[in-house]
Formats: sequence, structure tokens, C-alpha cells
Amino acid sequence: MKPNLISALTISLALTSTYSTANEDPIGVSMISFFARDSELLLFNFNNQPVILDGWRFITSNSSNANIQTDPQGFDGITINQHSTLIIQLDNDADISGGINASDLGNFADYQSSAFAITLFCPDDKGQVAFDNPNQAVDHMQWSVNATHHPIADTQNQLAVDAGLWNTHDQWIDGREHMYLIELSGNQLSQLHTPEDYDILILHCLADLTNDGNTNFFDVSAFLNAFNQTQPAADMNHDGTHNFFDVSIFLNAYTTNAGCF
Ligand SMILES: [Ca+2]
Ligand SMILES: [Ca+2]
Ligand SMILES: [Ca+2]
Repeated sequence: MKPNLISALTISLALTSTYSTANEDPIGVSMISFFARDSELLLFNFNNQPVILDGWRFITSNSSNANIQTDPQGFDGITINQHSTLIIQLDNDADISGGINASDLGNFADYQSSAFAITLFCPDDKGQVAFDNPNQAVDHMQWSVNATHHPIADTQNQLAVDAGLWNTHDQWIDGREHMYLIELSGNQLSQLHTPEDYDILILHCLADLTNDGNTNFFDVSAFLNAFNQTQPAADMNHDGTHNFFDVSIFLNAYTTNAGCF
């Protein structure tokens, strides 16, 4: 039996045995979270059996490039076990952090926290993916900073809308530049997702008083100014007074980079 046939069989088994209503994801493989800090995309297999990913492909867009496709054979030999995750490292550090590298799957749009759209496709019974075939579209996510619309990604996003994976092409998950995590929290087994189905976790970088995502001399300077002028920004323990404890908390946050990345 050819691998593609096994894959198709696995998928059709998943279809018939796990899901019974039209509202549920017919494939049962979802992009459940994206750890922005580590550039890790997590696929989860909700099925009761493994899914062989031979022939599966991603298509990605960012603010300036649209419809970047991974290789037809990129996923060959990779299986995602039942009720298990597969980590895809968009920053290609799988040798350190585990999972598989995006670069091993083929071309990806460069990851941007400011705008990124990603759609997952499964092959037909001949092992082929037609990106304009809505029946082969499995899951879609799109996020941007402050949910800003990025028209360059529209062709890909419209594809996801046509496939019943996303509500409207210009609705983006409301990410932030220094967000930590995007997580699918609502309607996990639904095929159609909206930005409201995802939780965003933002870590507050304690010593980053200039709010630029980095800690450096300018933050020390901003702290000293705020402290001298007894501004709320320098009241690190929020007790209404400015004293040694605030200096201590700031210095500790600064040296440990608490909440920053
Ligand atoms: Ca990583
Ligand atoms: Ca700063
Ligand atoms: Ca204080």
C-alpha cells in the first residue's frame, strides 16, 4: 500500500469514526497555539488514531509576501499521533527546542508578529494539494498587531473564508508586537474559526519603562526620572510611595529581564 493511500485511509477513518456532525472539523488536526516568544506553532491531532502527514502543505503570508507554499514532500515521513501535538519551529531551532523546523517543510513567509497568515492543507487521494480546493483546506490562523488588516495576504485569507475556515478575510487575531502566546480557546472542534476563538497572552516586561520591548540604558534613565519626580511608573510595588524597595524591584527586573524576550 502506498503511503498516500494509507494517509487517505487514516483520514477517512478519522472522518467516519470520530466525527458525526457537519459542524466538526472533518480532519481533526488543528493549529491550537502559537508561542510567539519561541516561534513555535503547535499542531494537535484530535482524532483517536494517528494521522500520517505525507503530502500535507502549508501556505503562508505576511505583510509583504503572499501565498508562500511549503514543498509537496515537506511533511513526508511525519506522523502526528492521536491526541498529540507536533511542534513546528518557525525560527528553525528544532535542534535546541525540539519539534521540526519550518525550513524542512519548504518555504515559509518570514515570521512577523505584525502580520502572519497560515493555512494548512491535506492532500487528495492522489497525494496532491490544490490550494484552490476548499475541501483540502484543514485549518487557518491570521494574526496581526492590533488586528490591523494587511491586504497583501488577502488572496490566501479569502481562500480560508471560501473553505469555511475563517469568517472574513480582513479579520485578524488581535496580536501584539511582544505577545507571548496565541491559543485556540473557543470552538476547538469547529472548522470555522474567528479571531474571538483565540486567547492572547502578553507578558509585561517589568523594567521596560519605555515600552519598546527592550531593556537598556533608556529604561534606567526613564526609571530615574520617574523616581525623582515620584511618578507612578517608578512605584514598582504600587504602594503609593517611592523608596528603596522600588529601586530594588526595578534593578532586579532589569538584571533578570523579567517578562521580557
Ligand atoms: Ca523556536
Ligand atoms: Ca525599553
Ligand atoms: Ca513603591
